[in-house]
Amino acid sequence: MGKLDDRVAIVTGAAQGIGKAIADKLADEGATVVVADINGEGAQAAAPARGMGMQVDTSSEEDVKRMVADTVAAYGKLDILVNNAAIVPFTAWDDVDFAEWRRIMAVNLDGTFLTCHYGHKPMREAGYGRIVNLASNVILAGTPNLAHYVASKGGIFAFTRALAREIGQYGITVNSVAPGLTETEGVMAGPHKEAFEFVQMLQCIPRRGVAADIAPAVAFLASEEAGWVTGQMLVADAGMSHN
Ligand code: NAD
Ligand code: 4PL
Repeated sequence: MGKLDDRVAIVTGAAQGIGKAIADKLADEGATVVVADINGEGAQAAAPARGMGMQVDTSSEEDVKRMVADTVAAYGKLDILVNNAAIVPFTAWDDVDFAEWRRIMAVNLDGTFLTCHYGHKPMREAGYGRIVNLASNVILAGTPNLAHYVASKGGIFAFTRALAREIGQYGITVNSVAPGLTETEGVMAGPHKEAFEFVQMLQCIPRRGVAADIAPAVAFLASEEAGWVTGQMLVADAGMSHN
């Protein structure tokens, strides 16, 4: 048990990768964790002993509404919302057509809006909440083959700032964590895995980032003791963005 004892959390996109590491870390710190993922079976499999899996498409308003309602019905409240679900594409700018642009925006940015919209309501009623949104250090670097993704993540950080301003008065903090390139199932299944060597040269700490490197930053911002930190972006990328 630990600093999140008696807290109820939702982590989206937590069937694998960084989201799963976050769900495990929050559970280790004592939280009850709802693992929400479009991959329903994966969500069930990844759910910690104290918590449950749920099939949720975060770009669907109906799904998100149900996710929040079912969480509150099961556990009585919602203290922590981690918006981690995203699509990580690899497409040259010239090849990003409008349908792909919209798909990335729908999941990454619209999804974050929807979960915050519905998720902040029980927090507001309780006068307490912690929202953590996954951005990316690509919004600092302008990494190629990710223009739509970069735009969605920039939007997530800007939205984090704006929302923090508006809901701080209800005891809710809103922050973002910006990882650098991290070994996950998603990354290892596509062309981003070729970038590790290059990225490592840019980092202050020269090794490959893994999902467990990101989860503690999220757990800190999700904790009660982080209550004086809001609207911020914590860059967890081994110092790549210093270069
Ligand atoms: P991943 O692809 O390994 O896992 C993403 C998970 O999200 C999957 O389980 C997938 O099923 C789920 N998901 C996708 N669309 C969804 C939807 N519409 N509704 C619900 N769930 C959905 O990803 P990852 O590498 O672990 O990345 C996790 C987060 O970290 C993302 O927000 C990503 O942008 C961010 N990030 C990743 C890296 C990296 O290098 N891995 C770097 C910076 C930021
Ligand atoms: C440095 O968020 O942060 C590739 C793919 N390289 O998704 C990311 C870096 C990718 C990143 C990311």
